[in-house]
Amino acid sequence: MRTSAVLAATAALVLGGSGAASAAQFNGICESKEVCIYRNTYLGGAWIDHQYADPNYINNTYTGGGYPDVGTNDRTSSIDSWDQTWKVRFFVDAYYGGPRQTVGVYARLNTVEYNDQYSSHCWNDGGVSGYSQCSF
Ligand SMILES: [Ca+2]
Ligand SMILES: [Ca+2]
Repeated sequence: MRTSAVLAATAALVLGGSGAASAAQFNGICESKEVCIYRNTYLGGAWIDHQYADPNYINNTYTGGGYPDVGTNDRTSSIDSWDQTWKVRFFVDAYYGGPRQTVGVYARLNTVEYNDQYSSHCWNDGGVSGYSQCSF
């Protein structure tokens, strides 16, 4: 009886801790407010989960689906947004330059306009977070 009570308390603590944890980018899980970028079309192959704007993919590698040592720059073929508030814009060049494509709120793109070319992205924040290049 005593052991069961301890186990139950431990389980409750674990569950409580898990429930309290917030979404984290680069943990390999596509969560609310994130956008997941996939190596292949139709959300295929490896992916990376972003929660914030990223001006340069040069230091990024896949967080899910294997290939943790493969860089994601110029390898995006599909995109799945889990953000239910803001749109996300993807750019062919780093630092939000060059041709671009906008992904709608909570939208999924099985193919992208500029296959294997994206190098940065930012959220349309409506001007509230200070990313001025992303107020569109
Ligand atoms: Ca995540
Ligand atoms: Ca980066």
